[in-house]
Amino acid sequence: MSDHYFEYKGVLFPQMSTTVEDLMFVENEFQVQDDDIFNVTYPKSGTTWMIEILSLIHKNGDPTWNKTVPNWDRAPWVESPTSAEKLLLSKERPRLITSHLPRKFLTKILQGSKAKVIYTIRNPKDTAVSLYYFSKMSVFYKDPENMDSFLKDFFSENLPFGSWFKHVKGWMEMQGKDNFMLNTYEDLQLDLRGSVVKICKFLGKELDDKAVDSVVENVSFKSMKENNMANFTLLPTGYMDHEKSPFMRKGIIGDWKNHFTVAQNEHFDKIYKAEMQNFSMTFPWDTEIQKLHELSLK
Ligand code: PPS
Repeated sequence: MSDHYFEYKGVLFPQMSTTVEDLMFVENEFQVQDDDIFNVTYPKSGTTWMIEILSLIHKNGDPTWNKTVPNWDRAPWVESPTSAEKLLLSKERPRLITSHLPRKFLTKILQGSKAKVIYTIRNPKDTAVSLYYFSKMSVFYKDPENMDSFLKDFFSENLPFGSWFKHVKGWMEMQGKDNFMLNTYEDLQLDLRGSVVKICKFLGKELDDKAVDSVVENVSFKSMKENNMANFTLLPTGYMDHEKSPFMRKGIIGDWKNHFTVAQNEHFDKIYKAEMQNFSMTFPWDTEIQKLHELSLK
């Protein structure tokens, strides 16, 4: 294990972004309110995109909050130091709460709660590529030597927040509950307006067309890249060095095709297939995997 990370209950966490005490507090003592909204993701799956969407929906399309308050104060990562405190002091209702935690760490505090959970997932190949670049630019992750060694860590749970597969399977156990919504990064890309409308419906928020237009306009990749309350450029370079790779990097579907070798892609497909074989859901990227699989059988 790298000295960048520590292990808690079988999962690695970045030394720089949380502590065992914070995790124990969140796990056992954090008081969830029934009107809380949780934005949950495996890292690099669309977390900050969802923060901007939820903030704008919360303010009925008015972008002032998004443009004046950093995302980590609007929707704090509950596992980060001082976040729980910030949330307890917050006067905003509902509270917007972000988390990368695997479900087992939030099961106890969510038990019996009506708090809403939006779980966003992204093609794990694109998630891995995005995480590879994030690992190069941020102090929270160990700088990977190359894509091969990074993917080895990705598959062997040697990265913060553990296995992508366990994360997804764990949170998907909530599928079917009234207070759970699954969202994909790909859906946001392919139909942003439709996704915003669905999220409003899930939250019980009625926004008129003009307000929805404003949400869509202010959460575009370009708008977020230019908004220093959303793009992390407010953080000192020691935390994130945007010269190495910007946080708002490419924002596309399928960038893995520009990075994986044929062998890496085949290895990825093999592991994905084995891990997800008993999982009944299909995701937007599964059809592509299927096609590749079919090609390999010819
Ligand atoms: S983090 O660090 O876990 O909170 O990162 P996260 O926000 O989950 O993921 C960052 C990636 O999401 C992309 N992103 C977007 N793509 C398209 N449109 C919008 N508006 C948008 N906002 C964030 C961001 O560019 C990162 O993906 P990559 O592939 O690295 O560009």
